[in-house]
Amino acid sequence: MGRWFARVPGAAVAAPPTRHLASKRPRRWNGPQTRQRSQQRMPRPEFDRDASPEAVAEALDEHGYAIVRELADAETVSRLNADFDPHVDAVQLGRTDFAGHRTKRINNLIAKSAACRELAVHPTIMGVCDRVLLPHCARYHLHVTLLVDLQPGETAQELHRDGGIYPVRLPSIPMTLATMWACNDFTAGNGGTRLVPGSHRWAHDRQPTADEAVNAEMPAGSVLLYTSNLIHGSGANRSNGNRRGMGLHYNLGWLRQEENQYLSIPPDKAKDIPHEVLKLIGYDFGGPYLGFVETGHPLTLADPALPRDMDRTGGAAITARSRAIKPLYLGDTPDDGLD
Ligand SMILES: O=C(O)CCC(=O)C(=O)O
Repeated sequence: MGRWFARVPGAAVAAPPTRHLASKRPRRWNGPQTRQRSQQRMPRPEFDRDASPEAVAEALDEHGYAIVRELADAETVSRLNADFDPHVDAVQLGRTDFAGHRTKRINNLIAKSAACRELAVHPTIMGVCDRVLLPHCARYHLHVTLLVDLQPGETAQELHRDGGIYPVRLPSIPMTLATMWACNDFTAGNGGTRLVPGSHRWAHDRQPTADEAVNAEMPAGSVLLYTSNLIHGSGANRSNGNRRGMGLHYNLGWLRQEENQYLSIPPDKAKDIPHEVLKLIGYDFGGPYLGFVETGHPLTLADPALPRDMDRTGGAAITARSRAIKPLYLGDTPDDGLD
């Protein structure tokens, strides 16, 4: 996958965030003392596990990212790791600079882990998706699932914006919302995700300087969230152990998903997966008419017991939500009086 930024000297500088979270001021995690000096000065949009989706969505809008600490309990993290260990053991190291030559990656995580299926529909995450993505689509999907296991000696990944996968000028409306779950502690030393606070408002071509990036540091079970507009990448792993993160990204239902999950989990392999999760991976409409099968709803292929209503619209709720979306200009904005 090719994601990169063209270097344009003197590109516009975006206004820095102006507001701090007053009512939900995040409390710091007193974690490793390896934080760089520039990080110690950053006001951090960090929350405890009882954070409201509203507060997290507000922090995403302001800072471009947010961390909810220990949203997954230790038992869930332990099941996740037990599910993924054999796959990580079996997979080869990456073959490209972007994937990382000292990184092990696995995908199709919904098929591999019941614990992953639970976290994919975690109410806090769904609540944030509702606030960040649903204003722009009738339904959002799971865009891609990826386990990123940085081995000792891995160097930092190229900084990028996930929105670069689409031919769209950035920043744009949020096209994706990434969640990166810490399967073990994320530190500045082991490759905790590097991110550039405030870069979700930067002009398309603006490049960060090295000291503008900070590492996400969070204990296992925590989740980092950011949208398609935020510049980020894996950090360098200078520790003696691995750094394992589970990425579950969501996207607008009218955009093509990065991972072809309904081919990875075809109907004959879908029967043990809850309907809610199947719909999220794409056994659903992405908007009226978007994604129908001959018998109507795509879920009828995974569960033949469902009624075949032959309805290709996705139903009244999808249609109503679709009508509520403000249409986007995809070309130059015409001077036609519409706002
Ligand atoms: O591993 C990480 O922390 C981020 C990975 C990432 O951004 C990517 O692979 O696109």
